[in-house]
Amino acid sequence: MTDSPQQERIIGERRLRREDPGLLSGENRFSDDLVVPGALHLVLVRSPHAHAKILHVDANAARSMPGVVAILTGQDLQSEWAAPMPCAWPVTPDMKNPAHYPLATEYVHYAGECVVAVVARSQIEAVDAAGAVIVEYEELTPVLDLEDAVTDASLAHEELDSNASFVWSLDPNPEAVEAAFREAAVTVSERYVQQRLIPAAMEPRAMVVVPSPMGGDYTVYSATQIPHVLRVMLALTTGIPETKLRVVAPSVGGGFGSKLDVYAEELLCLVLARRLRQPVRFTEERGEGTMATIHGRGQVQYMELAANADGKVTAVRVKLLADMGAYLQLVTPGVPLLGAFLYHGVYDIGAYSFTCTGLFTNKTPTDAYRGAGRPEATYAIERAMDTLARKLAMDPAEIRRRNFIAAEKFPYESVAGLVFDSGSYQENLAKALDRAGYAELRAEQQRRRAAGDPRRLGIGVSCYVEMCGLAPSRVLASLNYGAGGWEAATVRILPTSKVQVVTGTAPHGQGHETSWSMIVADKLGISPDDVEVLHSDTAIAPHGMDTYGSRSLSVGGTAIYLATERVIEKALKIAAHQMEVAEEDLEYVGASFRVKGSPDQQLPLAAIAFEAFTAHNLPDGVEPNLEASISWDPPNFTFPNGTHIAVVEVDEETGRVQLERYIAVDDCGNQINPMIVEGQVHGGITQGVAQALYEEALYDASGQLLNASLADYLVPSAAELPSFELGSTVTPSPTNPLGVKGVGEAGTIGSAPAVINAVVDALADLGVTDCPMPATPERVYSLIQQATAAR
Ligand code: MCN
Repeated sequence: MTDSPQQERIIGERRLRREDPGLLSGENRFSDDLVVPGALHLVLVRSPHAHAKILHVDANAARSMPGVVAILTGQDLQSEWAAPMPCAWPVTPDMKNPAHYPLATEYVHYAGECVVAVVARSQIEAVDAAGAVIVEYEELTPVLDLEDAVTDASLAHEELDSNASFVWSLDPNPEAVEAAFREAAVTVSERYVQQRLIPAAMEPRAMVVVPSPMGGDYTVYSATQIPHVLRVMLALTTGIPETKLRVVAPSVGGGFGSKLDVYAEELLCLVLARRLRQPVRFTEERGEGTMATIHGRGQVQYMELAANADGKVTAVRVKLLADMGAYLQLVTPGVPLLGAFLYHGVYDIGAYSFTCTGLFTNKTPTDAYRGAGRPEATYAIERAMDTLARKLAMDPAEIRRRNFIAAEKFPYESVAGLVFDSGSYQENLAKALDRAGYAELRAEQQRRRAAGDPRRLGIGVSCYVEMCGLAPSRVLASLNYGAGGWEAATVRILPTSKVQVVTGTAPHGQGHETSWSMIVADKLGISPDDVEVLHSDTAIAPHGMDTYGSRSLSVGGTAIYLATERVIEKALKIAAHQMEVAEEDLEYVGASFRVKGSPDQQLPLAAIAFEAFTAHNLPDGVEPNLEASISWDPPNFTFPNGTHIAVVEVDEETGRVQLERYIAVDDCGNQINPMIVEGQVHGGITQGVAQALYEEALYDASGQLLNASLADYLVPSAAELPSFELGSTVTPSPTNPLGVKGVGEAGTIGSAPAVINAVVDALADLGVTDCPMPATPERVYSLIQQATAAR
C-alpha cells in the first residue's frame, strides 16, 4: 500500500503555530510560575573572584536570620554526591577534567561559581541571609586570555600541570597538506577571534524540585531543553534511582543551547529537597545568569588556505584554541568538534588538517550555543575566502563559484570524512545574488567610492554548510560522545479517533507541536487539530534524546513519521479483515481504506480505531489498540546549506555600521512548515548579526564580567534590523523519508561572516583587511583611522 496522490497535503502548508496563543496570552506556565505550596527558596552565595582559595566561611549571623532553614557549604554537601557534575563528551582518552561539584569546596575557578547554598522560607529572606554570609578568600592569579593560557604561565586549576584539557586532531593526510602549502601560488594566513557570547534566553533558568508526599520520589520541574538526558544525569550524580525521578520541562522560554546542560542549581535543589524533605526552588536573576549560565563561542582560530593562481583552494589548515572556561560542562569539549569537520565549508578541497586545543580559563564555563562549532568554522572559511579573493583581485562571489562542491557530486565524501547528503551550492549563490541585485550593488559601491561619499557601502557574501540532525549513534561513538543520537516516538489513535503523539524531543520555541501534528495529519489524512502532541515529561514520554543540534525534525520527526506508517500498517490488517478483502487490494485515501477501483467500498480509520479498542473482531495475531512506538537512529547527519548576503553602510565619520539589507537563501530540504522555517531563520540570523555587530562578554583584568546586565550587554531587537529577504532551494535529504534537513541553527551559521565580510568590503579600498567582532563603532572607527594613517 502506498500513499495515494489524491491525499491532500498538509506538509508544506504555512500554518500558524498552535503554541502561540498560550505563549502570547500569558496562559502558559513556565517553571517560575508553578505554585508549589511550602516550597523553600534557594539562593547562592557566589564567588566574587575569578580564582581564589576559600579560607573560611562564616554563616553564624546568617543562620539566625528570619526564615532561614539551612546554610550549607560544599564540604557540608559533599556526602550527597555519587559522582561529580557530568561531562558526557570526553573527546580524548587523556582529557583532563578536574572534579566539579555543585558547590566549590577548596578553590573557586570563576566569578559566579556557587560557594554556599542558602535555603529560606521566602526568596527575600534567602537573599538577605546570603548577603550576611561572610566568605574569606585568598586571591590567586586568574587565567583569562586564551593565548596566555596556552603558555601555562599561570594555571587555571592549581592541581593540573597545564591549562590544556585536551588536544584533538583530524589530520587524514599531513603530507598532502604540506605539499599543497609548498606548491601554493598564494596562501592566506589569518587569526580570528570568536568572542564569548552570553546566550540570554528570554526566560532565565528556573527550577523547582518537589518530593512526593510518600517520600522517595522527586519531580524536577526545570527550564531545560533536555528533560530525558537531565534525568539520567541527575540519577548518576545524586545516586537517586532513575525510576524515582520524573523530569518535566514546562513551557521553556528559549535556550539556544544554554539549557542543554546539567547545572549546579538543579543538582542542589534535588539534594536539598532530599535532605530537607520539602520542595526547593531556584530562579536565577538575570545578572547572576549571565555569569552562571554557560557562555558560547570563545575561540582563537588560526586559519590557513593554500590556493593556486586561479583561486582554486588546495588545502585548509586550522589550529584552534578553544576556551572551555573553568570547568567542562555537559558537552563543552565536543563543541569545537562539531565544527572540526567543516572548516573547508562548501568547497571541494583535497587536503585538510585541523587541531584543537581545549583550554581552561578562570571564566564562566562555555558549552553549546546556537550552532556550536559550526558558526565558528563557517566564519573562518568564509572570512578567509574573502581574503583570498582580495589577494587575487577576484570577486568574492566568483572565487566561491570556482571552489564549490558541484551539485552532481552528491552524496559527497568530504576530505574530513563526512558524507554530505545533498545540495546545490551554485543555485543558492545564484539565487541570493539575483535577489540582492549584486551587480547594481557593486555599481553603487563604486559610485559612492568615486564620489568620496562617507556612507560607504559593503557587500558581504557567505556560503555555509552545516552538519546537524545529531546524530547517527555509531558516529557519536567514534567521537566518544557518551550518549546515542536516536529519537523515540509513539503514535496512538484513541477510540474516538483523536490521535496522540508522544515524542522524545523537548521544544523550547521551535513549534514542534505544530510541526509534528502536521506530519501525522498529512500521513493519516486528518486535520492537525485532531492530533495532540505530548512531550517534555519523562512520565509521559519515557524515552528521548531531547532538542539541540537541529535534530528534532530530521530524527524526531522521522520517528513520528515511521510510527504513523506502522499504525497505518496495523490498521490495514484490521481493515482487510473487516472488509474481507486482501490487504493488497486496499488503498488508504482521505483517512479511509477503500477497495482499489471501487471507491464506494470503504472503511474509515475512525471505525478501525474503535474496532481496535473493542477488539471484538480483530484478525488472528493482531493485538488490540492502534498504536506504534519507534526508536529511530539516523544513518547520517543532514547537511543544510545556503548563501547569505549582507549589505551594510559604514559611516566613515563615526564608524557606525548599519545593516541595510539581509538576503538569505537556505536549503533545509523539504519544509514541513515554511512559516516556522522562516521564523527559525529570522531568529538565527539575528543571533549571528548580534555576534558580528553587538555582543561580547567583556572581562576586566581580574576576571570580572563587566557587562553582566542586559543594560550593558547589547542583545539586538527588531529595531536594529532590516526586514530579512528570504529565499530557499530544496534538495531533499536522502537520509530520511521526509527528505528534511534541520533549520534551527542555519541562520546563525551563515550570518556573522556575511556581516563582517560586508564591513571589511566597505573599507577594503582604504586597506582594511579584517575587523574583529563585534564591529562596534569604536572599533570600526579606529580601523578607519589606522588604515587612513598608513596610506
Ligand atoms: N522545520 C521545518 N522544515 C524543515 C526544517 C525544520 O518545518 N526542513 C521546522 C521543524 O519542524 C521545527 C523547527 O523548524 O518545528 C526546528 O526544527 P529543527 O531544525 O529540527 O531544530 P530543533 O527543533 O531540533 O531545534 C533546535 C534548534 C537549536 S539547536 C537551537 S540552538 C535553537 C533553535 O532550534 N534554539 C531556539 N531554534 C530556537 N528557537 C527558539 N524560539 N528558541 C530557541 O532556544
